[in-house]
Amino acid sequence: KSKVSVIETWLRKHRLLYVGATRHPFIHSIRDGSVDVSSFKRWLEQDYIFVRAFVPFVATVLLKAWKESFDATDMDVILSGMASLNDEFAWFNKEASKWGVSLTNVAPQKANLDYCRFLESLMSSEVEYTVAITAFWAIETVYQDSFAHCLEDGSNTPEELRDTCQRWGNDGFGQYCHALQSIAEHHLEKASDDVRKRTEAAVLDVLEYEVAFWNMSQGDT
Ligand code: HMH
Repeated sequence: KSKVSVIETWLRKHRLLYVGATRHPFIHSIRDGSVDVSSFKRWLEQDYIFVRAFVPFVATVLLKAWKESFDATDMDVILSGMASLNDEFAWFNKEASKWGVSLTNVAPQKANLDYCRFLESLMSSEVEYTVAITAFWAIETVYQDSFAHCLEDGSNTPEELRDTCQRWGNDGFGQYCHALQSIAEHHLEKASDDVRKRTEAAVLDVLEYEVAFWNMSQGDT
């Protein structure tokens, strides 16, 4: 009998919440082409603010990998994630001008502020690497799974939104998420029950913040 991984167990246990975060009505609306342009623009503006806060979070994950992991590939994978975040800022600027959106002086909405505050709590040196790297995996995976769904056969995603879906839904990003999952799983296997419990709670928090973030994009805060 093959052993089910810790992460796989959590995904089964919290299936409804995971599906809620990755198959949100906003994602369905992109996939079926009924998406409201103002919702998409709101998502773009707010996500730019989120990614600004995400970079320092990833920096702390990198710092923890350097201090707490003896496997050099952890740092390689995290660093590749940081490098793609650098490209992402250029992409946000290009996308914003395509939609006639200005990314400066956007006020963060409550769901975004709450999520950014949560990220900041994970940046503390008191938060173990296992908790941080697993939360990182969850954050990236929600976007990967959501946007890949909009590119599957049978989807009706409008041409002008395909670039956005490709950004997170492409195979390379999928492989990167799998690499993060293997790293997280490896550390979870060795973790104490206490750290495991706190990691599970952090993953659930991520999924809830992601649902609230999609709700906010639809103007439903
Ligand atoms: C809200 N979650 C949110 N924004 C993102 N850009 C990602 C996850 C993936 O990086």
